[in-house]
Amino acid sequence: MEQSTIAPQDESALVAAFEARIAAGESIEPKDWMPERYRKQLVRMMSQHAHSEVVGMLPEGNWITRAPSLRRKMSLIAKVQDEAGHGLYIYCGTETLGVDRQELIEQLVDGRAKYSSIFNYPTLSWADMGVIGWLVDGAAIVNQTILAKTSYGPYARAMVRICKEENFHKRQGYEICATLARGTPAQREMLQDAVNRFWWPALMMFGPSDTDSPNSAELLKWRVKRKTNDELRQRFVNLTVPQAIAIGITLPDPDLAFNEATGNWEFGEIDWTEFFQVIGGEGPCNRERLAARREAHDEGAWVREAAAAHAAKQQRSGTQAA
Ligand code: FAQ
Repeated sequence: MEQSTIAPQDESALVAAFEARIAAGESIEPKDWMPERYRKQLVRMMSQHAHSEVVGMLPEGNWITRAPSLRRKMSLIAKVQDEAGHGLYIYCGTETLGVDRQELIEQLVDGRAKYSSIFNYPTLSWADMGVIGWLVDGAAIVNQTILAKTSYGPYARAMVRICKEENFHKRQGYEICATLARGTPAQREMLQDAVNRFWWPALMMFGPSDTDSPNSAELLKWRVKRKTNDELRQRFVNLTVPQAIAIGITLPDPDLAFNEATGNWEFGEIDWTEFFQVIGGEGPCNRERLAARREAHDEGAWVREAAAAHAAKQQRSGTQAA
């Protein structure tokens, strides 16, 4: 690419100017010069994020036909559609870095790409729909509110809109949880069981601990990330524990305790073996999720062909008219 023809002394001047812009809080835009590593890191992180939104439709899509009322069904359909939209914004944002969406999607369907660990857990009851909104969208908001200030302009702008929608999802999820918590003993039990299954995987969404996070140093230096994995995880715990107390739900961690001195809710050790197994493809639903994505991709081939034929036709008639 263009950048490989730059002499090393010029490249270091460009890097210094780029880093000075970042230090001054400027946003980096697609046509601006950027180090190749910055571009690569963003493509990695943004494409994983886009894939997560798309795969994230599957666990909830599973419950659309079984929602307990028309109101619940409508809001669940809307939520799942929103997640598809988020995936599309972020794929578009990633394309501004010079990669083709088709290539990224191929990486997902052939199993080379990562997506969030959380979507490799099964959704076993209706309470899971409440808990996903409350905890999973809740964790995503904590992460993405900070990403709305990331140094790459298109990603930051996508996050502003996405966070507004995720906030809505979180509220509707928490409302489902609050309703079940006020319900019959069986409903409370179903909710507690869902919280027990999703609490630890929700904490894993923030990634490995800071001491074990190979990408963080570079991402923090270039202000792609503005907070570390552990800082965001702690913020999520601090926000969520009072919400659990408010609806009388127990979080499945005997070590959870408030530290008056730090103002933090301290929590127990995360099972990192489980985390690395899940991101390595060996989680409870990894194979099922990828098979479902592949099937949807194959079934959508005719739509892509029709859209491409339509675009070519439009282009031909535009050329003739000119
Ligand atoms: N799952 O060095 P780090 C949502 C990988 S959206 C899978 O710490 P980094 C909305 C990581 O990629 C949820 N893999 O990495 C919704 C790296 O692998 P690589 C998605 C993970 O990038 C709600 C390796 O481990 N959100 O939920 C995970 O500095 C409801 C080492 O890790 C985003 O993607 C994980 N949990 O920090 C949708 C937000 N954690 O590539 C539907 C943007 C780490 O070197 C329904 N991303 N890995 O092979 C980020 O903020 C960051 O990329 C982190 C990871 C924090 C996820």
